[in-house]
Amino acid sequence: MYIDVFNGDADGICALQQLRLVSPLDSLLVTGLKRDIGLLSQVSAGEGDKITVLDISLDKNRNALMALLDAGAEVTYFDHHFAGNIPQHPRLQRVIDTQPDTCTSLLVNEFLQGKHLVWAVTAAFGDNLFDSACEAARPLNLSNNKLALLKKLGTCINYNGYGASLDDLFFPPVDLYKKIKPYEDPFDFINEDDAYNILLNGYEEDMLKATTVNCESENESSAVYILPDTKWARRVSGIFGNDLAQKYPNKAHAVLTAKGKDRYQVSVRAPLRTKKGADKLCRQFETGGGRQAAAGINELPDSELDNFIAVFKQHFA
Ligand SMILES: [Mn+2]
Repeated sequence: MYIDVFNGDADGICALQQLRLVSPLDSLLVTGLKRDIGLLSQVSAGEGDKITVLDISLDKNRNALMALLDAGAEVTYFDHHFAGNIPQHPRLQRVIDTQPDTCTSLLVNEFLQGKHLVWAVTAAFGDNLFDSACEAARPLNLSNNKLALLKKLGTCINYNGYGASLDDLFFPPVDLYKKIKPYEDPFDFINEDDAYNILLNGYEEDMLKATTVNCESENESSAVYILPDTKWARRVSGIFGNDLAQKYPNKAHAVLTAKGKDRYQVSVRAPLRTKKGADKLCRQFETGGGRQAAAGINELPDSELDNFIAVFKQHFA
């Protein structure tokens, strides 16, 4: 059996898109919300099974990975999140690079020698790596308009992954992948499938609401925003953070979204100028993780809010 395990954001979806355009096959699809990163624990497999893992932290899936390898499964692992010690195993193929300018889809693009670069560019935009996306796009000789369209598509696919439950999302990520799957060319997807316009409208409406929220705390090097416990806020929190990072590249940003009465979900964006430190900050908190430029904390208790803000400010001062 083939099993494709992928993050439900633009990077995970576009990574699988590139691989399956080159090697089409029927596989069991395992994905979820962008924040569902412990995906390997959902997989049961053994001898003869081939598992491809895309865009989820090895460190957060280490135990499940080792168990699957020990059970006889073959695993190919592409990722750019914090990995910790990367295990060696005869049945594990690893393409892991945690440098802040790359993403899983760009790693897959290299692996496939550029066969579906246009999807990797889309993903790099989705992961807020605008410079890397433009750089990677050069061989495609796209017009500025087309490049801008890929940026919107990447942003919209990424936007669709955020939320506390599938109920917050416009499309379950597995369904969005299935809609994208038939298209070798993302511009055909944009023109032919309703999903793009549905996501673009949702994104623009949610962003408009987010821009009315006042800053909670701000200084020269960082800013903190707190969004309410609503569907639109849960959907837009990560993209809102990306947008702030692009607008104020010298500042770090934390976007907290209320979760019930006494908790927050936190998105942290390092200053784009350095793209460093977000994962290190978030890992200091119990449910934190991510990559150098963008990281998060799944549940921050209200009792730790002041401490978080103080630590965040100091970390990026
Ligand atoms: Mn990614």
